[in-house]
Amino acid sequence: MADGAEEGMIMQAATGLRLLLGLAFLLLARPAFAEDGYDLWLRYQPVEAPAQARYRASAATILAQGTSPTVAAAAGELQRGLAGLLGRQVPFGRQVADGAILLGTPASSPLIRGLNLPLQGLGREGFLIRSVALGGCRVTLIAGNEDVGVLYGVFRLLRLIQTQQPIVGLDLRDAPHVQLRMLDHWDNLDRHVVRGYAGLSLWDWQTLPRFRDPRYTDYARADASIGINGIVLNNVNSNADVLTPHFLERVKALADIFRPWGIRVYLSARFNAPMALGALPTADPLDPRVQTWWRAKADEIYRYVPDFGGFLVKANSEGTPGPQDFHRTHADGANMMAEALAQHGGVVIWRAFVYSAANNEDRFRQAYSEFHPLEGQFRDNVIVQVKNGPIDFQPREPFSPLFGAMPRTNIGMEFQVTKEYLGFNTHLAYLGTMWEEALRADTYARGQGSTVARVVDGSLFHGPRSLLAGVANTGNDRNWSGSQFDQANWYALGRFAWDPNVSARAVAEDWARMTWGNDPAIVQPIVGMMMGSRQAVVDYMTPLGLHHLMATGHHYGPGPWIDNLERRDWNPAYFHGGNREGIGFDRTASGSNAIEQYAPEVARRFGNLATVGDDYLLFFHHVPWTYRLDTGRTVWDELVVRYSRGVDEVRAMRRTWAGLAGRIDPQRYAEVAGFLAIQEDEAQWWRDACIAYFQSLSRLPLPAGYAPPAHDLAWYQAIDNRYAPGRDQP
Ligand code: GCW
Repeated sequence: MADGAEEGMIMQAATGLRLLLGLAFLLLARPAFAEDGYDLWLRYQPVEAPAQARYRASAATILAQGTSPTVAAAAGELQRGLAGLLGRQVPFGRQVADGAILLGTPASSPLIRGLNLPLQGLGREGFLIRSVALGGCRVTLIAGNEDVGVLYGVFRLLRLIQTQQPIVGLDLRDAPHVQLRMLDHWDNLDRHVVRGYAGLSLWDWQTLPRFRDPRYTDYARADASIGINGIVLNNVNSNADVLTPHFLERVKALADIFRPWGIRVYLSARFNAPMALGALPTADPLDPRVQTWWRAKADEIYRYVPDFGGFLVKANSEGTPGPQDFHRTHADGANMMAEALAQHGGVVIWRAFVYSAANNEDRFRQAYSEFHPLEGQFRDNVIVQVKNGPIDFQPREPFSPLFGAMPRTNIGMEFQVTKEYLGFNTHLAYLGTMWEEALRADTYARGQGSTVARVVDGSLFHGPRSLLAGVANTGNDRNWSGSQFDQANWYALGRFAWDPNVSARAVAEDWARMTWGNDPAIVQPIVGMMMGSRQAVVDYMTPLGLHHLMATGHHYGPGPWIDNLERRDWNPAYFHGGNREGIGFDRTASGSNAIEQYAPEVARRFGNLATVGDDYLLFFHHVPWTYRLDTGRTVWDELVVRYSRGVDEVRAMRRTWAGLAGRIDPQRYAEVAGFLAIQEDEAQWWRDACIAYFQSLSRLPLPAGYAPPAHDLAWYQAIDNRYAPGRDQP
């Protein structure tokens, strides 16, 4: 072989090797799998080079003092997070060194004990993060009174790096404002998730307790990262079987997995379980046999789960059994169960979402009518859990009058994270703005500034227990929540539970940075989309204070014409009150007078057409179609304008997202783009169906420049979505 040819071959081989090395590098540098959303906001992607060097100097070793599973979880998460963010494994150290991150409590760490830190006032779950000098070394310490505080502190430090905040010169203290920060899973025992749009239940009762899917731990990590400390495992329309040994063994397995992450498990208990499980002829809460049964059941549960949180109960609502079946009150029922749990430190969370077949008054009024007379009668370990609005998780509702009306009762907040009434998983609707609106509303219970947030965090009435819960939106879809953007609602629920006064925008921004990246060219458009998204849904579904116009049963899509259901208050037509003359639900003194359930200041504002505002106009007033708003338009015209604006807002979101092409990893980009296309179609469907229907009542022409619906009313009425997901009874 001639020299030249040999040289050529060597060169080729070298090029080949370089190519191979290059390819290997590329493969190593990229995540092994395409991003699909599984990692949620805990992606721990590498921060950019210059910042990375700075962070590395303050995160050279991890010095975790303590042996508990919670400290181990905290240290493990810190190491995992830093490895991703800083692109290298940060070793565990044994002694103080420059750049060490020191974790511990005064009890677990001699170093922290020696520092006499101001940990008072931080409670069990609070933490302190400080940059200090220890023996001549620069150290970042994360300290709490208890291990779980350290865990929360670790997630906070990670968040600082994830959102590219400095981690030098730190002096940060924080503690949750609400005691019980919960997710309520409406999961049936066959894994069907009621109002679930993200696949099957995460809990695989069939393979538990032997097989402990690693996903359970990832779920707990995600919850702990946002401060969730309680999980109700099963649907409020509960099956008594969950209280049998077969399930309790499995509940124990989950509780054992969640415990290191600061999470307690709770169960939805069926009120008539003593009968349903075949033991007794009655479930009367004042019957001693029933009391004994529940006490024995509680003792049994605590043998499986020593830190069991307690029961969530939906009683005498939508057909569930309850104390009223035995001519007893909600307080009788709740107190009896609370008594059984009290010696173990458990609580009863008793839902105020009740409306009974016997009560024909405005649905708005019913929860208050049943619960307000019971003020002062509930035990200390009972929390009455109230939905944010008086109707039912609608895109917009005023706050429930029960907030502010029962100062001697623990009142907790129930939000719905899963978007039963806001477009399921395919509509992008960030709920942070809705929750902010609800929490900032002023009840005037103790004069101005008596916000719902202050009722919920206990700072207004100083009750012994506080709670903020969300109906979970998780399932076994790879992306957990059914869509990328619905993860933001899970995230926000935790942040609002931690601090009900947090800003929806700040939460959106943190989430966007952690979930999509820190580049302002990504963060700004995404936060912009999120902040306007819920108003868009209100506009194209139920503008101007309309509510409950969703189709029957599954609640998927519009059904404003429905008026033939068995109960008056299941019918959209009942809620919008539209007829030839006008539209709206009169809840003033000339109507149901529901406004009287509010403090006088609030009642006056909502009761007066001049002060009610557009957002709640038709929620509280019935007005003629020609009634003129501040915008100068009639109600009819304004309705058309709002419906149309909602569709335009979705189009704008699509354009914004399209502008992010190439900046977002392809799989997640494509999913969001596809879902936004669905949302636009469905927004148009909502607009057209509602306009077609309301026009059949108003018989007025559309304002100039607004396109008529694509089809006639009958076409929309014929749409049948009986197979829509998440139904109550599949
Ligand atoms: O909004 C309604 C839902 C029901 C749910 C109920 C409740 C679990 O449509 O599916 O029941 O609220 O909150 O109890």
